[in-house]
Amino acid sequence: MVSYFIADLHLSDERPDILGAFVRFIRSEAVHADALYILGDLFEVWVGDDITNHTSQTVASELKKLTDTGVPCYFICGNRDFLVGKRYLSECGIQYLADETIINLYGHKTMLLHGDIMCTLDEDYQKFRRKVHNPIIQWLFLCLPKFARIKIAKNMRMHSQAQNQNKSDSIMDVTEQEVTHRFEQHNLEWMIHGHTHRPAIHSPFNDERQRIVLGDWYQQSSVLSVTAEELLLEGDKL
Ligand code: LP5
Ligand code: MN
Repeated sequence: MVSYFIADLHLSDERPDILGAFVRFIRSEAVHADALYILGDLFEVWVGDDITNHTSQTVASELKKLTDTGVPCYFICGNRDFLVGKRYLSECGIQYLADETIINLYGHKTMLLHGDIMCTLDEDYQKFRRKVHNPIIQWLFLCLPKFARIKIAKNMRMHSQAQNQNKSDSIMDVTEQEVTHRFEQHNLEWMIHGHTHRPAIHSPFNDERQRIVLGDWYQQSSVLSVTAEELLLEGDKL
């Protein structure tokens, strides 16, 4: 039996090819799995469950079919889709998990997270993150009319893209300190996250402990398959 982990698909109506790859993955692979874990940034941007489009409707119907067949599906939000709400998750039949959830994965103590919280050299982003994760700010934002939310998100994306061009690769990566702290504090064996779009399996302590970074789906469908015997991080060209 196998559990699948995916992140950073960044689905939107502008990229029907990625949506197609996701649908194929759900129908041909995930349907046979023990579980599917989505570790954030499933959507390019999410500004409220009341704003739907072809992509969000297709995803909901595919995930509902999957979960109805008995495959449990879990969702940790990312920095683009932290506003995905209970209404949409229940439409999909998927269960919400908090960032930094610890699970027992075939006997291995494993932390699951999007990954952005460990990018602490990026101080501007961490300040931004604290603000937009404030429930009062989220509530106020969700009270705004749809057009205003879409416009604000667009502006944020533009700011973010402009600022990212001036940030070094190391600023936009997780820090060794944050990784080590979590492994030691929780006595983890494995950590699985996305966000940085740098797929790899790291052995941070040169022993059997591993940090697995999922890739994005812009060019390839990056999937981590975990069985009782092995971890396999693969990407098929879109
Ligand atoms: O997303 P990505 O990978 O390009 O960059 C991220 C960080 N950027 C973000 C911002 C998102 O892209 C914006 C998404 C909008 C979500 C929609 C909901 C809006 C609700 C708000 C209220 C509840 O996450 C980027 C990191 C990078 O990852 C690597 O880790 O560096 O961080 C930034 O760019 C943050 C900036 O440094 C500072 C914030 C810019 C936004 C400024 C706001 C101006 C808004 C104007 C509105 C009128
Ligand atoms: Mn992200």
